[in-house]
Amino acid sequence: MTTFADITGRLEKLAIEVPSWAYGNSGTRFKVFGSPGTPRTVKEKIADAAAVHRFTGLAPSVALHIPWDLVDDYAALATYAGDHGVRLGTVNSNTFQDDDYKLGSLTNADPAVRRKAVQHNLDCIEVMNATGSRDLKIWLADGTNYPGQADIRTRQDWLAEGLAEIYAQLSDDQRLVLEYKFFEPAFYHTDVPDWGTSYVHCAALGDRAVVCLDTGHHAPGTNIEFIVAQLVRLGKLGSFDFNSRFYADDDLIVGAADPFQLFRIMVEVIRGGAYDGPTPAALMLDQCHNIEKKIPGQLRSVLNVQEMVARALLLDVDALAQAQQAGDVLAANQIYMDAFYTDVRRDLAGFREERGLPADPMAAYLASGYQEQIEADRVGGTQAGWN
Ligand code: AFD
Ligand code: MN
Repeated sequence: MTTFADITGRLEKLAIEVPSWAYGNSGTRFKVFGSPGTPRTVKEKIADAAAVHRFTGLAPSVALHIPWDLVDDYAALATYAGDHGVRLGTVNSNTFQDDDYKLGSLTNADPAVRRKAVQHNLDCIEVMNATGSRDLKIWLADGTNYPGQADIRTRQDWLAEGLAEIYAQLSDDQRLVLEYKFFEPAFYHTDVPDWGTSYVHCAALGDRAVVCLDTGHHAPGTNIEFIVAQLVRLGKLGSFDFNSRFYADDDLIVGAADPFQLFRIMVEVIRGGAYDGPTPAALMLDQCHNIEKKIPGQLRSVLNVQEMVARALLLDVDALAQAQQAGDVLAANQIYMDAFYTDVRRDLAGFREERGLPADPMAAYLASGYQEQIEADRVGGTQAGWN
């Protein structure tokens, strides 16, 4: 029987990377709602991300998105982040908003556009060199909307060429993380639509090319934890983009739609040694807080991950293995569900207090006055968003 006291050492290792863009305005193609207190600058985004870490101890790094987070001096930005108790993390390239990329970026039929997309990623590597970031994350919106629109086979060759040129520019302690998504904004085919395609390109590139699994990027009903188990077994699960969805890439608060799925995913991460083993998968959030306040939305998210990780760590793996080996279907399922049904909220409150953190980070944040302060201070300027 695994008790909460048995898992605290492992639970302390939980580190979740928050996305800078979660603190800016975001929305859907129908409307992007502004809200008081939204950051106007990259530094204000980092200050808000640092608040999430301050109240929870769970979010020590902030992912950047280029050009949304363009600044003149990234070394100075890294120092600013450090002064606020966090560090700069993954650098996300963006080849999905420039008009030149309407018909694709790395897979565009025009070699000049492909060149531009490669160069943008090389520029992102320069940012990484300045910030000390390890991961370059590439998500391509590339694809087509109609059969016959493009040669889907040749696009794979162009993609491989571009990725190889980018990969060659990485230093030995940097990684290329290739994210897949089954549809949207392309609707007929996407050039990196699934884990297999990402894996094939990463395997061709080398050891420091790995897959990013965004939990919102699968068709409904996909067994995501199987993909996790497979990629971990192949040594190619680089990172997650955690969020939750009811229908598509909804980018909702992770765990909000299906905490059981998040639990099952973390069981496979832990079982495969990708949680606190030698090469852990990076646990990132990729969410948009369209109608809820952003900092509380991020607090809710990291706390949801912490709760499911705690439950997954409580899984009695020895008893489970015995029941599995014995073919005892119901016993194995019951052992699995016992861990999921374990309410760890009281234990987590004590865990936090023992580490000088508020027992209830959300309540502490709401009482702190930070939200009121930023809403009062951040008047004027242009609120940050997806641009
Ligand atoms: C969008 C994409 C993808 C990517 C993110 C940041 O769907 O998830 O990781 O933007 O670039 O959400
Ligand atoms: Mn993502």
